[in-house]
Amino acid sequence: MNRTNRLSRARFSRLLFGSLAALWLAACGGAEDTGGGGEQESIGLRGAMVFTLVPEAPLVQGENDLRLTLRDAASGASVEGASIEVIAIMPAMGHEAAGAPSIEEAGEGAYAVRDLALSMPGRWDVHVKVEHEDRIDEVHFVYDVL
Ligand SMILES: [Cu+2]
Repeated sequence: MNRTNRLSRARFSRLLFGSLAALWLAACGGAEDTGGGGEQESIGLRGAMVFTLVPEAPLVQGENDLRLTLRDAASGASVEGASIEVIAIMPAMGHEAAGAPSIEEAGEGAYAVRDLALSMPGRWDVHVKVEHEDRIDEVHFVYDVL
């Protein structure tokens, strides 16, 4: 009886360790995906457009430049002449980045986002809202800033 208990406890420990390891790996993978340097792409919350956001360099505390590309989710066509708002929020602390970045159209659905001022290191949500003709769509990407 005692021996059986010990065995099942050992099995339980292994299971628990396995789950923790899986969680840790998942968290690690997530951190890689949201690293400050990589390209991120997602369809908008309203399904109208596909957003691609590429930092010019890994994001840092201070001012950052990024390139946003917009495509129509149905046709794949470039979304040109859109009005765009980019806001960075630090969810853990409930504050926004100071000041709005400048946004300039660069042709073929690309837009240069300049001087996105991230005031401190940590996790930031970069929210992108787009209005184009009679459609609006939005997305947010998560970045870990060193
Ligand atoms: Cu903060």
